[in-house]
Amino acid sequence: MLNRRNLLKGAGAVSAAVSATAVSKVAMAALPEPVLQASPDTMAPLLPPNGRPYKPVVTLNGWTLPWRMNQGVKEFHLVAEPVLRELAPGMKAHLWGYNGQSPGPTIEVVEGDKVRIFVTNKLPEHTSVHWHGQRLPNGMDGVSGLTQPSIQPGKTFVYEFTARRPGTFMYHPHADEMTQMAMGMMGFWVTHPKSRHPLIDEVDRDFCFLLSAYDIAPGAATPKIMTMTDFNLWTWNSRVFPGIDSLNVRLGDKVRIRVGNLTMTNHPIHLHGHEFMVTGTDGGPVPKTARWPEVTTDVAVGQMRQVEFVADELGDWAFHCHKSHHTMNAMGHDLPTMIGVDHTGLAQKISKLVPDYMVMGERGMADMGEMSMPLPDNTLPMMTGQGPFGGVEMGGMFSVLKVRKDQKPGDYSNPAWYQHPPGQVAYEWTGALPDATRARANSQSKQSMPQQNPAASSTELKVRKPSGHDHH
Ligand SMILES: [Cu+2]
Repeated sequence: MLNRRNLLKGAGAVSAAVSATAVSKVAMAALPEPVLQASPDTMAPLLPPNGRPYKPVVTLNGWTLPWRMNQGVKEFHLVAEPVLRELAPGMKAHLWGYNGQSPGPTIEVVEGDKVRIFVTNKLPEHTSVHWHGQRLPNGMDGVSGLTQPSIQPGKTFVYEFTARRPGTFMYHPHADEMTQMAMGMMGFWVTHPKSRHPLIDEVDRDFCFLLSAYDIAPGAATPKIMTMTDFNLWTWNSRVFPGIDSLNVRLGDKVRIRVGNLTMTNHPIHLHGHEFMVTGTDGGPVPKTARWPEVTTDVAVGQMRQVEFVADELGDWAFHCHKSHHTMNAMGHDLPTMIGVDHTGLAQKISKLVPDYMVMGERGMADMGEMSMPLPDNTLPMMTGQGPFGGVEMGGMFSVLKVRKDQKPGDYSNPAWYQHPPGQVAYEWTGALPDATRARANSQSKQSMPQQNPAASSTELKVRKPSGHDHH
């Protein structure tokens, strides 16, 4: 749902929802009315209403910013402001973002487009916008203090440049970055090629999202901004599993996924069931001779990767960050490993002293997914999500690539769980189990690089007495 808000009437004057492309005459006279987004759902791709045509991207749990053409210039209006972002059903966070959400809306243009972006600052402190990866005049680069004065609260600045290079980019503040990025200020930018490009293939589905991380204490709603390493909410577009929408494609679709990393650590992004090629970075398309197949690609801090593959295997394929702590939601990390420790009797004793006390992890942590331990308000379970076979035991940076034969072109709606053909699901063995046989050590084997002084029991010690004489 899109809301429009007339800036002249001041913050909070939300009018009824109208179409994204309707622009009032009043706004035409000055700057474009800001378009605000109230929903954290994945919005259908924004088909270009004017300007040159292109195949639009789908922003995972996000949306694309409408523009207006003004004498050959594409005009956008970004509003930097505090937002209330639902991280997943059951938890909302007080973040900073753009136009009603964090991350901000995706900006989509075509190579060669003249672009004018109005940035209104409704934050309590100054900001700026840096257009990560773009070729542009130095004074449009958005670095507070270095290339421009910062945008003070209540002020609007104008950025103007030509989108010279096609590819995958992002935008974020370059002013009090530690605070503003920890609070969720970022957005995606895609520049489509102006014509057929030898290194940029046409695809059937084009998804994009940014990686961000937050440190929000259980029961709280505002991120701690001083955190450097101990983040507890690992998000794709400020959403955590099971709040991250699935990527729904048709069997045989050529799929592109664009990912940018604005956290403070790297994320090995892993896809099940398919191999992909890294076809581009924020530096541009990768030459064909420099591509190789992968199933995991690491996205380092401040980097972007675009991967491509043909979705030719039916099913519900996990798609996630391979750092196991990044597929977990908020909970203290300072927990000892309790596997194998028998707490029988102990919990009852402690719970007399501490109501709601719960012993964690004596059979691994899997119990945590389904437990009904009382949680503080506005706190997500550490891992959750119900699949067709039970708890998925995931949180954070996790989603599902759903490949279906009957998904219509242009239909991004979420299909039901995959119906496996008979005999194609792992099953329980119910026959007898043979006794275990211990594998024999191979006494013939020799170390390829033996130790110089092996500390073996056969070591001989020679003792020489200091007073002794050597006689022959
Ligand atoms: Cu990760």
